[in-house]
Amino acid sequence: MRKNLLLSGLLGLLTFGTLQAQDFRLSPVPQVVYETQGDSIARPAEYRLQTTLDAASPTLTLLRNLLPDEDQKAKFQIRIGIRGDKSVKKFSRNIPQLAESYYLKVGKNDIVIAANDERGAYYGMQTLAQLLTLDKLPMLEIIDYPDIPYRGVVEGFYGRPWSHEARLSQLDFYGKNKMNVYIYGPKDDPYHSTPHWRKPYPEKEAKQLQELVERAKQNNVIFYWAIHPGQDIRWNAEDRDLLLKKFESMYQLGVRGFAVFFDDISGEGTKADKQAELLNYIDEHFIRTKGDVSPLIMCPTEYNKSWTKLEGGYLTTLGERLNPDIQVMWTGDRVVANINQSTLAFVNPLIRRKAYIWWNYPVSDYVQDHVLMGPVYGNDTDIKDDMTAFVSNPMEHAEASKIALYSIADYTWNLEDYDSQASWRHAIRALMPKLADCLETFAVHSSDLGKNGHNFRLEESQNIRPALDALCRAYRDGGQPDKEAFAQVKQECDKICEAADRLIASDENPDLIAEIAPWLIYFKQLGLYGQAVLHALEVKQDGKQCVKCALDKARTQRTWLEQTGKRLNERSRQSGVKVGGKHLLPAFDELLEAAAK
Ligand code: LOG
Repeated sequence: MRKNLLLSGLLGLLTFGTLQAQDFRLSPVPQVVYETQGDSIARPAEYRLQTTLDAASPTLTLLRNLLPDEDQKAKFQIRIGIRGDKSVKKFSRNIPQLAESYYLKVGKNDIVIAANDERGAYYGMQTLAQLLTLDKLPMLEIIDYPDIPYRGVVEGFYGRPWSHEARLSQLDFYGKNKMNVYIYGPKDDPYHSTPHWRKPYPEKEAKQLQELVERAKQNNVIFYWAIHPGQDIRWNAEDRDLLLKKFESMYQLGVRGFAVFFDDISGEGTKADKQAELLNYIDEHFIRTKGDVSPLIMCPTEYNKSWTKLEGGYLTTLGERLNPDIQVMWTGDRVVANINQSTLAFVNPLIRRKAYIWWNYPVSDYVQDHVLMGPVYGNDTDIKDDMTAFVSNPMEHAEASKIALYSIADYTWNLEDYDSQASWRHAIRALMPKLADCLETFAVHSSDLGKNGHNFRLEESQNIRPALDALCRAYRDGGQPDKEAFAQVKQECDKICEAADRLIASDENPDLIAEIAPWLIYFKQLGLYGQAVLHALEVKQDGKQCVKCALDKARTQRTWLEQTGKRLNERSRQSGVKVGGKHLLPAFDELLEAAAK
């Protein structure tokens, strides 16, 4: 309650003060911000550093990148430390007694980061990094901590695994957005799953994994390596030892987090008692004996409510037998579902621990003709105490996934203050600051998944829906065309064409553009189709030009669109591309019919 008061009062100052003018927003949204209205200081040119942190720590590395000019004689002071350190002793009361928490103060003559632990100090520094993008540093105090202990990503989709470069960029992105988990588990890596899970990685892949582990460390991200052995595992000592040997080889590469996935398998491997026995063995003879490894994670075979057969006792057996420190994953009521109070109330008592959420969004491996760029919404905001972790399974398009991941970072850090729409708009701005409006135009029409086996649907084209509906209704009723709606839809079509053109031609984020290029090409054709349909309606209305010609043109454009949609992205499981399929295309088709009447 107190937090709320502070937030509405003081974040209000932040939002409407100096910061808003520059379209600035701290993300993830901090828990509590006190800003002295209007007061700010110049970026410190030189500073005296007082810290007990290791010079090679990610926190100090980041500081040196942000502010290289340390000078022990400078007047301005930066203090960074962890509870109990001399450097921040004065501030220990300001540090919440919570994992990864920090207190940040920007004063007239000093900056203080006082944290609960090393990761908290790093997050304080990341917040400072965001503030330093402003022309002047606002004087403020922030008290901050994450709501969910483990936040991040499970690369757990089918299809082409992310490239090495994409993964490096992801890890930097997680660090910046205060996510602390990356779980490596792409279904189509043969050394993660059947057939080669028993074998060590070839040299090149091993070296790359080692590099990823190193990059994760620099970003304060725990790198988990997952194995998926269930399809052909034999419950004997030989396979158990081979699995441990594989884990040991990953440990040698620097991995300090491990997971065993038993999802999407059939046969012997699905037995709960055998799985529990193996996992406890790994826990006791590997995880705990190493001493420097994060708690073991497992993904059960019955990993969602709709696949749970209570009478079979699968989850109950896991709940009873698994050592208490082993984490159990859960995707919700279905394979793809939003996470709510009731799914957690169902699963937590069964597994006798708080679920480790594997959220199947924005993964698109079952709707590969779509790219999912819309706002993240639908998860309950009052469930922070009912889960240990919330990790997202993303699209094979790594860069495009960052729109959703930015918001997932925001949501998992501070559930109560999560604002889906604001978060989405800022995510877009973070990815493509210069062409943000164009990217937003594309993203708003590329949100829904279309019809799919998981029955997971999302909003789309919310910006223009009222106008589309009004326009269609007007023609349907045979009344006067709605002029205002007509103008709005026309403007949207122009915007679509322009956005597609400018994005395709842009060099602002080449990786992103490369990923979404097929959809952008289609998007342009969709905009042209809309323009042609509206033109036909106009021609019909004023009766001066050839109506048939205008109709023919619109129909030809419809064929173009159809063909483009089919011919792009041809090698995917769901081949072709779709954008605007929920509202735009059906409305344009209906309007074309109206024009032809
Ligand atoms: C797989 C996952 C896949 C996702 C969406 C889990 C635990 N496993 O149905 O690899 O990306 O659904 O298609 C899954 O979700 N199986």
